Amino acid sequence: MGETATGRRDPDCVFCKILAGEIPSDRVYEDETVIAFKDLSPKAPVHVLVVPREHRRDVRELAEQPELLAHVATVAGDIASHQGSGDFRLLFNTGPSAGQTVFHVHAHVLAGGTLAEGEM
Ligand code: IU
Repeated sequence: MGETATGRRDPDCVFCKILAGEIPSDRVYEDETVIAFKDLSPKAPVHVLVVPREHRRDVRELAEQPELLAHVATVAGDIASHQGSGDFRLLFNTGPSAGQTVFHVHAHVLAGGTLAEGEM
């Protein structure tokens, strides 16, 4: 069922379903605590989502686990190095008016080419 070590999963959450393999995704990395897969609607030449396995709503909740938050940043940097020049933008949309549409915390890793200021 794709439960995490703590069993934190929301049965209605699309990213929990991706984590459990119930919805396919193009995974580029995974370990015990996070997975990373290509965004279905890429906004940059490299657009990958790094997603903690535990269901947490947003980066505020993720920040309650500083080591996991740091791990998300490390994985993002590794992906940017492997798939691009190493430069990248790391973005957490947090709340509906900031553009968050999936309420399972995820970091957007945007890289490749030149990213314009203010662009996602
Ligand atoms: P947001 O920050 O919550 O808006 O980001 C959600 C992202 O998840 C968005 O870029 C979608 O294209 C992406 N996504 C996906 O890659 N696969 C899915 O099944 C769904 C959303 I639903």
